[in-house]
Amino acid sequence: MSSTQYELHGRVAVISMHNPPVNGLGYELRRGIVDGVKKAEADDNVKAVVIIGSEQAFSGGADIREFGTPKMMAEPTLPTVINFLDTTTKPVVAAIGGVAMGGGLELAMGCHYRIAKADTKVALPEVKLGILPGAGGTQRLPRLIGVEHALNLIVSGATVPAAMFKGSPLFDEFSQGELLQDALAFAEKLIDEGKGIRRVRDMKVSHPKAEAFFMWAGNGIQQMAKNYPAPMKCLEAVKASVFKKFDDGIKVERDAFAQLIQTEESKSLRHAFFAERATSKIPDVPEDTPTRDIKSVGVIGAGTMGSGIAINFLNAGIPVRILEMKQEALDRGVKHIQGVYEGRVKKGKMTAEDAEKKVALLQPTLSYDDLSDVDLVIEAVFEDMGVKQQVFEKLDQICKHGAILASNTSTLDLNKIASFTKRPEDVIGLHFFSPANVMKLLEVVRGEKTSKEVLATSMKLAKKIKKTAVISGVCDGFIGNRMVGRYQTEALLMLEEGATPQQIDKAIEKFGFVMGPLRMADLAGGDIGWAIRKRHYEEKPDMKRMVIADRLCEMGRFGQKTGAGFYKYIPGNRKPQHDPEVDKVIEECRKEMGITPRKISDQEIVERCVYALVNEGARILEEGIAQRASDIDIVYLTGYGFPVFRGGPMFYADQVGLLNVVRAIEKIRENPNTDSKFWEPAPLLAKLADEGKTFN
Ligand code: T1G
Repeated sequence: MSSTQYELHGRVAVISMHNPPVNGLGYELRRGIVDGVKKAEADDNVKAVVIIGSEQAFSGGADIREFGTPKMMAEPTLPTVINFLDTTTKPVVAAIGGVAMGGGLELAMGCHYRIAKADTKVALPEVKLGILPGAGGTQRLPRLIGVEHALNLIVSGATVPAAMFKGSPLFDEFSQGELLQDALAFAEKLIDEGKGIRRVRDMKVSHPKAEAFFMWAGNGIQQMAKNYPAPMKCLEAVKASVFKKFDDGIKVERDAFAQLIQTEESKSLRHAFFAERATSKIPDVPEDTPTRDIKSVGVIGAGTMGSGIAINFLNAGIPVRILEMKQEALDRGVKHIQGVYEGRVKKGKMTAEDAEKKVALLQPTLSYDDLSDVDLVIEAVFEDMGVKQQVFEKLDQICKHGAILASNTSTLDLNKIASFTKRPEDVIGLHFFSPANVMKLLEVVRGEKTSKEVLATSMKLAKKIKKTAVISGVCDGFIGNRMVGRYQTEALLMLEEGATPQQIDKAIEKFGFVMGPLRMADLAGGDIGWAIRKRHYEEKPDMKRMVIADRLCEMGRFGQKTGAGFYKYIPGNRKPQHDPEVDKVIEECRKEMGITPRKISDQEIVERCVYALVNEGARILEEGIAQRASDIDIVYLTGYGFPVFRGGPMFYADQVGLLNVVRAIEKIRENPNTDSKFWEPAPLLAKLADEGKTFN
């Protein structure tokens, strides 16, 4: 239950906000602010009011847990609270510490004065939720920091240091010491100097070349916004702050807010926001589970993955010992790591000095003995169970008691890997995605015997290296690769049936994926998929062969790394070029399989690829491999380029309607060239569809 505390400090009434964790401006808190200001107004001894939050947050904005619930629009809504502040007769000072985000910053701008801790950060991030500031931010911010800065902040949703606006009326003062004391002193000074209210709405706003500026800005925003309606609505609202009276500008803002909050894009972005925060919750691992200190890390393998993994820990200031078997491979890995830092310095993303400090934390070695005292070892060696066995038996011998032994395997059985040691409770999967120092997704693979302490430690460490960690159970391919296997298979089957690589990729990219399945295969490397298929062919001899993909691999066409795959590539240029050679291979394979090519619609391409993800995702969910549907969404949003404006495969299926998804799947199942066993609607999907329910 959120609440506010009302305290008198001489002539100043202090209203403290208490709605952990970030003072989300939920109904109770909004009510408390109004009641507190009313109380101050009724007390003749009170000459000024201070509103303050916690050290961590003045306010993280509207309580987005209320979105879509009656509480969100329950009076006093946030706009009502802020309009109410506009009617008060006594000066109200916002004392801001930590963050003031969204509605939190709007509340502060509704006050007459603002004092902030020097390290405060501010943002109007609403656009990232597919909406726009809905409590006067688009009208007040331009009045406080000027039109251009305001438009930038609102359209980007960026979080910036409050200090950026020193000297502007957005912040009257910065507190270097104790915020409340400084705020009280500031309020006392206002009283002594007889400075009364100063309403932001009364401030003037202008731009010397307003029409031209908004035209120019609009073109740029239109380009950038693509599938998202909110950025242009932000521009219209800020423009109204210049060309319309304050209250008319507010109306433009409110109308835009009412429209945007209903859009699919906003619902998807809000889903993604909560989904990302939900991934770290493990029902049977309490928040207070003890964790181990990870003060040093060992990485085995200095190839693309190993060196990328190492960079994550160097960035977090954790020393890394990187091990290879041969000096030449070790040198190559170290050189790659140094090159990454040099690149960041060149781009101005970090200072040369900082880069040096990070690289100095790297200790290359050829000896396992140097890993004997590290707190965590992550192996990124060849994806072969025999090799993993050698590595883990060795680690079991040399690593200290309590060291966490992690595998970066992308598909192999982690329980089997753990069985190569006498300490399976210390074994876990940390599956990074290439490039490991860039991709946010980390699949944390929980073995049968992985201890809760090791799990909790891994989740905490993931946050420290700025990864979005998703727990996966043990199965072939875990969550992401298991689903992408089905997705890729459907694309390959449609190649057999009559589609071209270009058509498939274009249809999927039009749906919103960053990259179509065949371009992605060329990027990841056809040989990787080929190795997995060959393993599957061995394990399941009656499995349908992917003839076209196998044929291209037999020709050595592994994609970008060999200059040709489903497309051809000009050296040094990643842009896929149509290759008539591939058309010939496809034609030959169709003839061998006795397939007469047919026209395949873009809708069929999207349904077979996306519903393959949904159907396999539903199985992953019912097997307990994923903890929740939104985790599967996060895997796909952060690891596989699924369009964020559609919220992830499971959320998208909810939006389509699970009954409609089941109907489409049953239709796909009639196609003799597909795997009719796979296209049985997953039992969980069929059940939810039957009951009119959703995954999320
Ligand atoms: N409402 C409710 N809960 C929130 C919240 C919010 N606005 N922001 C964060 N949380 C929860 C989050 O779910 C998590 O909960 C915990 O706080 C810690 O979050 C009218 C309509 C504030 C910078 O978009 O950017 O105002 O899982 O892990 O890294 O114009 O959270 O622990 O139970 O992210 O320290 C606009 C979004 C709303 C801010 C803190 N505001 N939040 O970061 O912690 S729309 C936002 C953030 C609006 C008005 C409109 C960050 C943070 P739990 P965390 P953090």
